[in-house]
Amino acid sequence: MKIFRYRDEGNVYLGALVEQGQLYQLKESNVMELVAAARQNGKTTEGYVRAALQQATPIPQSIEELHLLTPVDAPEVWAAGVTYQRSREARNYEATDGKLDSTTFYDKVYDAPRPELFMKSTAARTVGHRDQVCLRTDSTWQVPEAELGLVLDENGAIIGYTVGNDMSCRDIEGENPLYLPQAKIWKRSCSIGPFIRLAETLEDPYALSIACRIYRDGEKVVDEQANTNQLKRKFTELVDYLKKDNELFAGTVLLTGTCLVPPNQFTLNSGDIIEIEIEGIGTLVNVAVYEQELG
Ligand code: DO4
Ligand code: MG
Repeated sequence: MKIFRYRDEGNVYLGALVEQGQLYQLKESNVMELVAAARQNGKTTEGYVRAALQQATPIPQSIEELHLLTPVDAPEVWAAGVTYQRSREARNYEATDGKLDSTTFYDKVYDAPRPELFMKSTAARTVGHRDQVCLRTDSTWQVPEAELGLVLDENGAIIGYTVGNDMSCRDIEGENPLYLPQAKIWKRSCSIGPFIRLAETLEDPYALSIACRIYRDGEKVVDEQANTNQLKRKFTELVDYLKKDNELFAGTVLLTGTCLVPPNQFTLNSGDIIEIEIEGIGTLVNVAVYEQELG
């Protein structure tokens, strides 16, 4: 069972996509309202939605025809870093120009009890499926980062999973780790969606294939695959650190780190189409452009 948001004639609706592919409009206006209604009725979110479907209005359009929005208006998007060996290797490469000869802070954080967690985005900077992500004008080494996203309630409970893109500037981060916020946060540097797969409907989130494909002028220029079974940490570890002495807001998304980094010589160009697919969750597609080219 997947939940999405869409716009139709100026109004925003919440929808459910069931296994057979049918789409239904739900009466709640956002996923956290849905979760609250389910809890009030003593049901799982899935159980609540299944019961509601009997009276729900089927959506006549196909999913491709709908104007999909971010599946949750996440007040904050946080991200974990160096949670996969692949990310550790890529960070070491960019920080040392490939001349690694000693232990770096990336090696240390990979093994430390405390994970790397950083603020990635706010609702206003986060875009959804088929929307445009932006490139920075002061970077020449930019990549998407394909990540599994956890959708959290205000207590840190995982209510569902989504697909995320943690757009990153490898040159800015590589120059100095203190530049991390600039390497990670700018206008439209984060995208999530198109769906939230309800947590209770996904048997094993630690065994999902993840793919990142990038198309340029109609040709596939990046095609990388990995699996969440390579994740070094458990989600509870990440969420527990995120919650420590912190206030979480309902609908926060926590990206769990990337296991896919394009080859070192690759940088995104304006017009590149980025496709991130996570098994059982969905495929998030975005076009990269510079701010002045936004359409
Ligand atoms: O260490 C910097 C960021 C790491 C990151 O974004 C990732 O591993 O996905
Ligand atoms: Mg990342």
